[in-house]
Amino acid sequence: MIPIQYSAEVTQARDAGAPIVALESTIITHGMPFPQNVETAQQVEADVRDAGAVPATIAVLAGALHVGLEPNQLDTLGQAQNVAKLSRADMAACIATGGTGATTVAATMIAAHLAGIHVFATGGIGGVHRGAETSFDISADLQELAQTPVTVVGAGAKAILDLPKTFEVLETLGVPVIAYGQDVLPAFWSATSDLPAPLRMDHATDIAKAQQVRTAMGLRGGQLIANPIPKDAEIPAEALKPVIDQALQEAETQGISAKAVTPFLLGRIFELTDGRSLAANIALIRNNARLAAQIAIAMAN
Ligand code: PSU
Ligand code: MN
Repeated sequence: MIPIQYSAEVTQARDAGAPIVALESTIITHGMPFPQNVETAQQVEADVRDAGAVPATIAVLAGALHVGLEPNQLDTLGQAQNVAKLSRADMAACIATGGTGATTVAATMIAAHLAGIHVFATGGIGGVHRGAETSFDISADLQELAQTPVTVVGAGAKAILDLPKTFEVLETLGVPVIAYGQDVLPAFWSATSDLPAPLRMDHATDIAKAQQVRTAMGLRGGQLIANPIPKDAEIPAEALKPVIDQALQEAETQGISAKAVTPFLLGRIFELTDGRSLAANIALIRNNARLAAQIAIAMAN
């Protein structure tokens, strides 16, 4: 095992067997502008604490895998330039060469599992991009859900993606997709979509138990909890559609590809909505952190 640097708070929680919620860092470095990124990361950590669990924000800093960041480390990361975006493919190389990188959903799941953490809150997972039939751009987040036993709470997959194809692939990979408290899947900035939810659960205790049964059965992998954004914070899908279409068009014209696609689209949608998309993104990740804390508490009991 490689050495892991735990924050003081996470060290204490591990010793006490207290519930811990993993949090990712790509949303900080590549998903939101400064200073809202750092403010949101701090707020989300506070939401986890208020809900009775301990937050563990994950990142690679100067070659060390950190599980739980001290406040100054979070602040530094949020302002750093040229931080790498780490997925399964790049994480070991970054650690080996002493680099600094932010963890995506896939990399955060890997680190959480190494640290014995079973629950993780994000905004929304990556998935199958529109036009994937020619670009082959499918996020490694999907494969990770199929093999690493961590329950990921997100507001579905990001609505910039091809959502029907994303959920088809998750089904193929055997990943349980569980909508929280409703019969349709949420669509990130919007609480609902016209896609029926494959599974629905209304209680954190059931979600915790489902992961435990999955693991006890020898079924590899985690589960995706699709937690709808609070209604008062959502942007209806009809309002977003032209904005997403324009951002996608610009990405194509400018030849944006690979890892740069998601950050480019999120950034353009932020500009085109005068910041409304960011306000919704903040509301949904806070909501996901609160549910993840309840699940972590249920698992610890
Ligand atoms: N959720 C957000 N904002 C983000 C992300 C998630 O609200 O920026 C990040 C996650 O780290 C996710 C990544 O893993 O976007 C997906 O990137 P890609 O499409 O390149 O796999
Ligand atoms: Mn991609």
